[in-house]
Amino acid sequence: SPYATDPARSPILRPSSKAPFNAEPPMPLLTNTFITPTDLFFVRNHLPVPNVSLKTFKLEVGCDGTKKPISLSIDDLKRKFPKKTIVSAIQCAGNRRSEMSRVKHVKGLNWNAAAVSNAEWGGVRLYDILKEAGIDLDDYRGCHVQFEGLDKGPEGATYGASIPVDIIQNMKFDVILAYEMNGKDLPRDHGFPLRVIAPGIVGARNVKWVNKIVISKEESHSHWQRNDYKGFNPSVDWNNVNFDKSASIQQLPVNSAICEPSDGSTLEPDAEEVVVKGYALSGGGRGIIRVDISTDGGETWHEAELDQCKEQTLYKMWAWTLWEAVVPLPAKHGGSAQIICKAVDSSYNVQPDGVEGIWNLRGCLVNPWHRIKICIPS
Ligand code: MTE
Ligand code: MO
Repeated sequence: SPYATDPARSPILRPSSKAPFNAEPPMPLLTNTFITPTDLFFVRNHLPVPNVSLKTFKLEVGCDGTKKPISLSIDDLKRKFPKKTIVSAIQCAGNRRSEMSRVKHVKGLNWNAAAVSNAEWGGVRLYDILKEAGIDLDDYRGCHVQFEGLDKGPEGATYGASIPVDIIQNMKFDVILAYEMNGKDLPRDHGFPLRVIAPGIVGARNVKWVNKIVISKEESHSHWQRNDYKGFNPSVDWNNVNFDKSASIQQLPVNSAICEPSDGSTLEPDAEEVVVKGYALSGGGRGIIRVDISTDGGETWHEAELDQCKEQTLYKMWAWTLWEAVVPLPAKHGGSAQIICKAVDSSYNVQPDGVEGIWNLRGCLVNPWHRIKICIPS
């Protein structure tokens, strides 16, 4: 099997598929620490994990057709360019997909709500590397920055993705090529020796094992850029879907989820209140300004306390927000209650209340109010 040389993984991770390896941590562990420990960080691989040697690894950077590409080793990146660290969450477009499948089947990994994690990444600024290659992205408005990974499918096609220059220019010092995760060398599962960290942008464009960067008039030709990771209206099905007509997912919509208590868990007999914890995040650097919690089906709301990265501002917030609230339980509950959370971002975007209106055949961008059930014995 081409997966035989994949790295060892923490037994705590819960796989949604083993080859390729895809796994999320148990929900309650997500809110234990603001920075997700490396071995608990969710993993999303489409292909076998490449085994990359630092001796031969080179990053190639250039422009479609015109400029001669430059070539840099990891040692070059570390020695020639200032190191930049940034705390950024990564969220998969398929996070919470299982909730969408409950309404009507969707195609994809059956993720719970933990296909998201938050780490500190260290590396070089994409800006500095492009400058070294003689590229000023202001000259390439309307174009795309294509990234290619070293992971290959059976037919030799590599994983790739692209991000529009117009998006990158609005966050140009914050897109990095990371060689470190949480202060150590990137682990193989997360892209050793080099990956893209494009904060606020869907996980799929944060290309791991990146070895080639090309500025092009066109989006990446990879399957995952063109024929996957796009949204559709709820009536589009596999007979009439046209991937060419939909925009690739880039900046993420606002999302949040309850991590504690666990869905279906039992509280103390006759509990009158409950401590609720979770995460919230949005795309494009939009910070979270509020998280609302309800235990009575949305009739009354309680505001959670927010824990955020102090070095980041509300309009360039790349880290997630963790939140916590102590909320009263309804007196008349008949043995169980539903807890709901919803977040608001700095553009006052809110989460939709249900999944029906945003249902799409691929199960992407699932961000309705998150609801869990708890039992309250009497
Ligand atoms: N990069 C490469 N080369 N190959 C991949 O399969 N998966 C993408 C992205 N980058 C992927 C990749 C997807 S869909 C996601 S959600 C993130 O990596 C997940 O990053 P992680 O595995 O470090 O959590
Ligand atoms: Mo993803």
